[in-house]
Amino acid sequence: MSYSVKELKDELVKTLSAEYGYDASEATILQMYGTVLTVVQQKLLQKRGEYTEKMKNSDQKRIYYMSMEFLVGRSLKNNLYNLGMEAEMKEAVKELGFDLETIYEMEPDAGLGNGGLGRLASCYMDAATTMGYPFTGFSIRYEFGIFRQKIVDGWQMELPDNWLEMGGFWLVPRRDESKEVHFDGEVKEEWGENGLKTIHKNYYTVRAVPYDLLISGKDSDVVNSLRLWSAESPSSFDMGSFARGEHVKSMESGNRAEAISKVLYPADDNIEGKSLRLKQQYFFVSASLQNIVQVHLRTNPSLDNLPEKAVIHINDTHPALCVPELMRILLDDYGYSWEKAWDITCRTLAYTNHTIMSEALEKWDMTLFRHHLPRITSIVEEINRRFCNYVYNNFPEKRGAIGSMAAIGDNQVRMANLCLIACFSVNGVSKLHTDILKNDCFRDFNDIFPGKLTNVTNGITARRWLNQGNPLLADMITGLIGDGYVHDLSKLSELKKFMEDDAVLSRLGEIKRQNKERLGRYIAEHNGLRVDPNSIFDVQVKRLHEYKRQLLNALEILHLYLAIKNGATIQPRTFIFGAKASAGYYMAKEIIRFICAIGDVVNRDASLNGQLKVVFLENYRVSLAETIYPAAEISEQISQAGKEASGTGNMKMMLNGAVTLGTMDGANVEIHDVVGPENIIIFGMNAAEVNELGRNGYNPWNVYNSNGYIKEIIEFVRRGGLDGKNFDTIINYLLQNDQYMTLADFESYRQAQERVAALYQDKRRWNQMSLRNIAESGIFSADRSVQEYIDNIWYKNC
Ligand code: 26W
Repeated sequence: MSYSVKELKDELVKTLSAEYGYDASEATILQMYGTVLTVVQQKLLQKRGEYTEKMKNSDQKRIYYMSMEFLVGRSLKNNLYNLGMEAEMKEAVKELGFDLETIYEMEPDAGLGNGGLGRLASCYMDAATTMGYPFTGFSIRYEFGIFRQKIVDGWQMELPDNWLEMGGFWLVPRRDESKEVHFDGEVKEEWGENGLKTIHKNYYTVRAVPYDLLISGKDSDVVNSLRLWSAESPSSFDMGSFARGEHVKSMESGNRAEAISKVLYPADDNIEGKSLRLKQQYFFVSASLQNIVQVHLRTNPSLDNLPEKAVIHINDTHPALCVPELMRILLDDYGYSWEKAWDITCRTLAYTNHTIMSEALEKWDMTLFRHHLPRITSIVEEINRRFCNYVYNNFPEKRGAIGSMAAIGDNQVRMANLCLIACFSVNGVSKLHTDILKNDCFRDFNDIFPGKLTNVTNGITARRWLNQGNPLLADMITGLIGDGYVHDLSKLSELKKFMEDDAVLSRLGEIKRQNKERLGRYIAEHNGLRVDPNSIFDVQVKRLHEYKRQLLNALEILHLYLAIKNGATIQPRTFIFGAKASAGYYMAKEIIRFICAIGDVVNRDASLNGQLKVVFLENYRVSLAETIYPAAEISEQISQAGKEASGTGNMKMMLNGAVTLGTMDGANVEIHDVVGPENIIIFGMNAAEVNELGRNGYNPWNVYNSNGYIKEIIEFVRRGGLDGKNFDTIINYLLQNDQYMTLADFESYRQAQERVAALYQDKRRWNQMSLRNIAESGIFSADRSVQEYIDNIWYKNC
């Protein structure tokens, strides 16, 4: 399908008149925004209708991706790009006297996620849809997505993100497909016609109303939906109480229900064990599974063949309630025997693990669990009893490990274990991460279920992160090798033939410079700071977490600052940070305050001659990332080895020509494998060395006493060098309780940064490194990851 400028223009005019009663010369930009979105949404709906019709008679296996988070970002440009009408719409809008870029900027991000895991879900949705698979995402229609971050005197404040006001446009309500979800109450066994039945009684009901976000494939006829459930009370208003004059009480049940889809938990890698989060999980899992079963039964006589026709993917443990909920539906609603229900359940569910951090492995207090989900509790208990017996009887050598493998222990339900017990496939997200899962965290499971644990290294969609975010680079690449890479990113390797082509290398440098200038303008506008486009743009953007070690970067900046103050001259640098801290994570907020304080001191010091600048960009999010990545020259991936499961920002920056400065962690290892040691800068301990130092006892004071730079930096801070501000929290952390051994990697990091500066002196060589990184990034395509999921997990014979 293609559209001419004239057709689009006519439709815009028609819509403007129908919706607002205006012609283009009278319309406000807000009305034009609404009009453009309406026209694009109509195209999506039409295409979706055609695809749904086609799928009605298809028995292609369906993929259901369950995720508490989908970090969608903005949709307008993405939709226009995927529908192949970006240029035409731009022109049509222009002819009506408006600017499409301005309209893009009006759209809020759909920030329905925290970080990597949520963005991964959206990248996979794009890939699977473009590749033509029937892929449905299930999540929650949070009224408030990830908070808007404001920095006030260095301190992070969280403001509500009311994205629906301007972004709700894309959602198609489907009240007709609402489901009911039951909470609390008790279970009773009762004799009925078919014997003993388990009955859930005295529960309260929450209504789950679906809203669909339509996602079109690029050059494919598929439009899939991301189905977001919104919680409502079946009767948001209790007439009985109202009539009795209990006005406040009459609204309580509505509030209790609606609270469930009110807000995204801004916790990243840290469980809080709050009952509202448990309710969110059960709410979206239960509604989605009812939906999946219903769709299956439309074209199949029973659920016996569910595993052949559907696969349900559990994105981290957050939707792990899929295990007992699918069992419940099969046992209670469809009368299956335990054995048969268990067989169907296990062959339908697959799980991805995204973290080994113990504080992120979800565990639910049994008392809370039983209170809200009594029937689910009895099912989990039975799963656990049978599993423990199974291991006891079949693996005598593992009897000692039953306690740690059990789904229930220490009065907690362990969601990861539940997934390992039930799912037919469990995968890690990079080679290193999967090795750690197999040999360390889940070693016993790997022994009793050989072959269950596999690897699928994460991937990203270049269609958003290159074609839409960096049009200059995309155009250059298309000019050199054609546009085949859009559907087969491995074709980027053809760029290697230009490694000695001076014209290409300098054009690449020129494009980077223009993207740096674009980011420079953003920084000038938002931070009131001028940055030098000749300086190295050194970027660390990701969630703020101790293990990601933004502090290591901050220490290096202080080191450079002190070096210049002591008379050194350095290669000019601009350090750019973007990071949200979980609202209740005090140390993370302290680290932001520390970085901002360093920026304050450095940025106003004229004696540095502009050699150093530090920028903390507020409210890091998908749309901002689209401007940052194209401008990055150094991609900081400096987590403690073994802690970052994969990382995907590293892939996005590589694709945009940045050089990775990183530890041998997560996907950095695989970046190193493909670009070779001369095109990446690796430093620090590897995972084995980290473990060894941990075993031998890490003592930060040894570093402090033996490394003059560290001593100088810490004493500078202690003396009040940062405008007299107190940073004892940071100093004590580094010297007393830093699990992530920041100081142990400092000297190696400092030297690596010296290598960066030296390499940058030779622009031709730098551009070659950059080109090589782009050329080798094809392996990190989300299309490749999705194909691996298809071949090895989703469509593998079961
Ligand atoms: C219970 C709270 C909570 C919330 C989010 C626990 C854990 C998470 C996620 C695991 C956080 C996350 O986004 N993890 C990241 O997942 C990416 C996609 O696989 C990886 O690339 C990152 O390394 C990993 O940190």
